[in-house]
Amino acid sequence: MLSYITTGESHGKHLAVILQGMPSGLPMDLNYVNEALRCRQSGYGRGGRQKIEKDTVEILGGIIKGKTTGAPIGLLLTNRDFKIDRMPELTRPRPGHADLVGALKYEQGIRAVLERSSARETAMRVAVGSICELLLKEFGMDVASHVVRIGPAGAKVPDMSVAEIRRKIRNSPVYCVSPKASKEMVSVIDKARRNKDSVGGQFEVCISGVPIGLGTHVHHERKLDGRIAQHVMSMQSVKAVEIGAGTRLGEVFGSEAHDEIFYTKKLGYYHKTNRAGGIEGGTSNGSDIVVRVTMKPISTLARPLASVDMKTKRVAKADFERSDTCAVPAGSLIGRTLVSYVIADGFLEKFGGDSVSEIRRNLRSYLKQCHA
Ligand code: EPS
Repeated sequence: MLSYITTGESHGKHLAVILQGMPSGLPMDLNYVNEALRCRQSGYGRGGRQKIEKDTVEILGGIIKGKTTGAPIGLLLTNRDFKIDRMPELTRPRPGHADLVGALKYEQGIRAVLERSSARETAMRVAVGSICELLLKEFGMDVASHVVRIGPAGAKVPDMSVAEIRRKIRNSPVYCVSPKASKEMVSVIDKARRNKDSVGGQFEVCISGVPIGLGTHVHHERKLDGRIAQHVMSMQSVKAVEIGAGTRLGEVFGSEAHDEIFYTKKLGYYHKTNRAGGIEGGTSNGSDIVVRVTMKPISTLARPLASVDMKTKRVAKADFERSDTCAVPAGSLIGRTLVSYVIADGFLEKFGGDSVSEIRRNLRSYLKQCHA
């Protein structure tokens, strides 16, 4: 239902995106979009670039008088650090980066590869995903994400509502719900910075209020969990995506793994536990959608690893360019908006409609059917 395409380089003049498939009549809160962009730039562990940029988007089309029209939505972001034609060529690929494979595959220098593979591109994906969040909110869904690990520092995660997560991360520089774990995470990032190293971690995305029936069991490409995994895995640095209890389900018996089914007239069918992360048979089951994501440490190291100079073919240390020490807090925000995109896509697929009011009518009649 939804699709988008981004364009732009990290140090190019602009980043831009066109999103198609949004219904008409959705109020466009540009402050919400720009706040998501600000959070993407923040989070402890970011590097010098974020001090230069102040990411905000300008609307190119698809929105009139503050509401979507149903036409493709165009957004433009202008880079302050626009210097792509003056950037030096690099010859010593960074292990873990797209440098080597991109240069060989596209028969070009590393510069062109890193300009596009840079996580700066996620600014436009956050813009798209936060518009999707506006749609989800319009229909009573709520979204949050929080960091659960940075390197060796892990947080104990109690059972929390999505609203609680949002409230608890507000004062944490690493977007973590636990003040104690936040401190430990900050000192791990400081240690990595001191050692001219980088550090990865894990975050969790939670979405509440998702109706039963997004995605399907009938066709592999439309399964909701598969779509989430594909989309989130496409984010820079991501190495693992888990739904619900994820890999922990490989350690227990079936009787401890599944969520028993209950029914009341008021609630309809429901579960008291949520190890499935809100998805059974590739379909949302009405529980919160819970996605846990693992990011590797950023591959640009101030104390570089061994590499090969692509010009001389001699052993050399990898190139170093300004980078972040840890992008996991920023990643948690990006991941949130990417999962929101997939849920919005599944929602539009299920409830169709060209306008927000048509979708509302479709949703109402479907919810009646589920409770019957
Ligand atoms: C990023 C901007 C980049 C990097 C980072 C993400 O800015 P610059 O390269 O000018 O410092 O900080 O990109 C990478 C980690 C990478 O490996 O390319 C951003 O806005 O997210």
